Amino acid sequence: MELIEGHRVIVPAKGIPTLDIDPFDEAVLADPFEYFDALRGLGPVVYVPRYSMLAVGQYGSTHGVFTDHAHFVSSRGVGLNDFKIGTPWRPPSIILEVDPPDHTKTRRVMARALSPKVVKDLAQTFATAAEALVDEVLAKGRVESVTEIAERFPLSVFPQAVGLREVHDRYLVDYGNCVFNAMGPDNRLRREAIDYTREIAPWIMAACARDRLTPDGIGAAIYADADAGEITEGEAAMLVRSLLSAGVDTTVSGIGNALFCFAENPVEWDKLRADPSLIKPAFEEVLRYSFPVHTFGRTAGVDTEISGHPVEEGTKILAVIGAANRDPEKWGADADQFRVDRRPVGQIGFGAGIHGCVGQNIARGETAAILTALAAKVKRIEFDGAPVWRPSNAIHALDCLPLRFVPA
Ligand code: OVV
Repeated sequence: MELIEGHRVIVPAKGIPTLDIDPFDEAVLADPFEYFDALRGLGPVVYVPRYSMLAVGQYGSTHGVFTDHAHFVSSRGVGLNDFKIGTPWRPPSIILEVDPPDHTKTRRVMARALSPKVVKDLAQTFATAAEALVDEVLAKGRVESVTEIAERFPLSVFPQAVGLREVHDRYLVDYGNCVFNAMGPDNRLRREAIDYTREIAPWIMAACARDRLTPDGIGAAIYADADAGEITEGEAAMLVRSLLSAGVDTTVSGIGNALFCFAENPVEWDKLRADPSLIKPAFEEVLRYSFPVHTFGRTAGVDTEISGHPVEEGTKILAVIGAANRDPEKWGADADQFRVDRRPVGQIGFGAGIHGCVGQNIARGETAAILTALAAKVKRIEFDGAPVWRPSNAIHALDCLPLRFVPA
């Protein structure tokens, strides 16, 4: 059996068009929009010879792959490696990299630990932290907003919400970035991520232990389900690892991207300030327009099809969230415009289907808190230097965002 990137080499069905580019080339990652247009323009599904896999980027086929978990499985990995063939780079996540029925149980535990009620109870803490941070930002006037807002705000509330007693800010942000980079091909980004994880992982795993967590946090709620017999203690530790994998760098990216959107679109900031009821819909538009995760993978678990094109068992499929969220067929001719009042129902920034982001309530809660505090106190958000996008195999976020904040 011939392999590439740890999965089987495929022969695409006749009629599937070829997209002859490397979606993980650093130049493409830095500015992916031409690639997205090409991907959607060729059809509902394309063949990517560089990695001998398929990719979907039209809204319909991308949403279709995410919601058809029976045919497009997660248990064989959501990156390029097929876990049925090789050993995964880290012990697989027991919520991300599984299918029903295994997934059903862990998903239930995590959904309960991250329920709307849990997030509602955190809202005041989030609001207080956000207001204090915005006051500090305004006192400085100009800040590098990735470090000083997008990272600082989640780091000031999320580890505490989980119940971490000891916080290593850098490791918490970087671990997520590494996990997402590891979903890509064997390129520089993935190799460096896996190397760096050797340093970080012991700290992360130790932080997931029951006796390291406060008794009142999200982590403790997961361990309580181990006491109830729903999962084992080992599984509880793995689910806390999932919180730390998927719960920090993603919200950092979402908040950074939100700031970018408003610096780029001052009229939209004015609209938000004039009508704070737009804060929630505006974040949905941030997720659509500036998707913190650009790509997730799936594997065809059986012989199947995408939009009428046959797909062989074992085929890896890139589901390109960024392309689907900008599809003019779905969003209209102004799909490439950021509009706070669009109310983009169906945007797939959090994915879709049974694996859709289980932390989306808390992500929305964090973002609403920071945007609410900013809207109350900041008249204008202006670029104060060139934004720099971060090359990542799966995350779409900024490395550097110098901004000036004009007080209201
Ligand atoms: C959605 C996501 C991303 C990365 C890691 C995980 C989940 C996890 O469960 O570890």
